Amino acid sequence: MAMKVKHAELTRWVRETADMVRPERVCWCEGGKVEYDTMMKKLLDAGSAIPLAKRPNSFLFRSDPSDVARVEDRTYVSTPLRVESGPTNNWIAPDELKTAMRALYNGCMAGRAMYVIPFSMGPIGSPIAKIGVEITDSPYVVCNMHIMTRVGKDVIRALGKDGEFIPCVHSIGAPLAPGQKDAPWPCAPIEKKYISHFPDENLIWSHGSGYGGNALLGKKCLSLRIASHMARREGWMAEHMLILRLTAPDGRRFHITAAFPSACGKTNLAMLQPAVRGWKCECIGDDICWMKIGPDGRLRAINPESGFFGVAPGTSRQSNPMAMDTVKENCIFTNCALTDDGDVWWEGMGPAPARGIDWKGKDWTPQAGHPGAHPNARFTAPAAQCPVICPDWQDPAGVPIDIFVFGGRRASVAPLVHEARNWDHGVFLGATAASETTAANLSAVGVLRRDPFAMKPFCGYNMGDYFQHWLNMGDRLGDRAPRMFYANWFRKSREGKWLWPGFGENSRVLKWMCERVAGKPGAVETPIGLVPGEGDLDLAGLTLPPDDLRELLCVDRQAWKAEIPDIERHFAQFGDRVPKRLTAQLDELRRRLG
Ligand code: GTP
Ligand code: SPV
Ligand code: MN
Repeated sequence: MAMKVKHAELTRWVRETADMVRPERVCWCEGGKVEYDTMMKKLLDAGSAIPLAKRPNSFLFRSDPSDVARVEDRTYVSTPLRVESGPTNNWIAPDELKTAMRALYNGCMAGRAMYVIPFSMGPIGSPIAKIGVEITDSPYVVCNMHIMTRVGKDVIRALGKDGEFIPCVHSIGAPLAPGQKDAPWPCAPIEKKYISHFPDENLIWSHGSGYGGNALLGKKCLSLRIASHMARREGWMAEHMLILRLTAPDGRRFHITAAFPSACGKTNLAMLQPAVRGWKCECIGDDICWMKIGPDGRLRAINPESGFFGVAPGTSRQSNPMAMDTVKENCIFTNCALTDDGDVWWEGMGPAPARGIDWKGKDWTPQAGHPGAHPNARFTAPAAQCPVICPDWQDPAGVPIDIFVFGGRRASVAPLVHEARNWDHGVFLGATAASETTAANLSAVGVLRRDPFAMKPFCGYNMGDYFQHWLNMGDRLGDRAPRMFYANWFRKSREGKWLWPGFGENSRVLKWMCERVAGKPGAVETPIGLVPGEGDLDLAGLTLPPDDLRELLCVDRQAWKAEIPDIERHFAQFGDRVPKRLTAQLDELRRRLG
């Protein structure tokens, strides 16, 4: 390629990596449409990409059935001392892990091209952005990185001779012997999958998987695990949060971030079509949020990504029309079903086709007894295509945050919404968030676990220290700190049906939050925090049985008392790294519950 790389450390690392993985050739990626089209053509010719007649410039991929989600059990935060990684991360000593992975990396790109992808997380030149370089042997990863990050020449230019970059090594771990026929989705078996982070060196090594967060290393690996570690060192925040702007009928703007675990509603909330009259919602980001304190002392947020890697199942014109419009063209679909007329389909999109081909490539009918799309099927879509993308979504300065929402997916106990009394109480709500597991991780689904700040799988250091970092940020922000709330859209009735309609109706809850920030009373004290009193939620135009509303907002003392031992155990695992200010919050809760 024509691009001149003058960065000695970068060229040294690329050469050293090539010496280890021994590819057929090395290709530097410079971004742009021609490169994307060339890569996609390769994937078409190889039979890995299926063109979609119904969606211009869009393609379907089917992964290997073993490679369908993040693998938390195979994800490591490898700090020199185990305690720095903490009890919520898997740990192997850096030397030992590198030795094991070098053995796998040795010659692992035989018969393949090695792509070098310079990318920026955040607008190039933003004071909050960071540059990474991913080495990969997967052309599918290259195409996805084109959409999800800012790839190419401008990044190399911004790096100059000695700019800081985060090195990310990725291999699918499937070397080709001479003459060997390639698989449509090559990858390695589970015991050879490693998603490894060396935060002290800002280094990422991933092996064996081609899927999502395991392989698109700018996303969870860089923007959360490595970035959270950097953010603690440098005094900023890297969070698993959507970012949106809500504009009230009087023109007042509120910027809201929300931390919900994987497949718990971030993309949907970020693109919400408000049910409340006169309010407008614009999307800034749907998964990751980087925040720094700005010159005005307020927290400024950017979305480091440039695309959405969104959950397909459940996305429909009714639930998320803005996402449906976003995925009309120029998209990559992974593990969706294919219809006879050349479109993708997934459960919850609308009426099922009479027949089609399922995510495993087999003939399928709605009577098949299994889903046509994998529950973690995803779309990769350019953020700029979202009809409600905020005009300021790429502002290098970021947007000023007013509200933090924490939460999770919980059939019982947690009410629809409650507000923290103050910063420490808000950090306590975030730190004790609990959620039922989803198909976004390769493990059991529907198991309730503590997922503090939706960061359990993504915090690149000891979670106890992370809680302290939140407290420190609050101390620095003082009276300019965002207000904190806890939401749960997933409360179920005894019969197992959703009590709250969700999606666009969630705007009613956001409106209440904004009114609280604007100084309206409208809340009643409970042992767990402030909840909307009778008539405080705007429910105009919504038919919700009064009993359901009562149940949604009820704080069941006995159920909350029963939570205490689990919160105690949760905190105990961090030993003396749990801030005293949080155990004081737990004492307060115990006292208030009586
Ligand atoms: P990741 O990309 O994995 O981080 O997920 P996410 O947090 O962005 O979740 P997403 O918005 O994609 O939603 C995941 C699933 O939850 C989809 O099937 C949605 O249809 C469903 N969902 C989202 N919001 C709501 C809601 O308000 N109510 C209900 N009942 N379901 C919802
Ligand atoms: C998540 O699991 O939270 C995701 C999907 O956003 S992945 O990119 O695979 O991490
Ligand atoms: Mn996510």
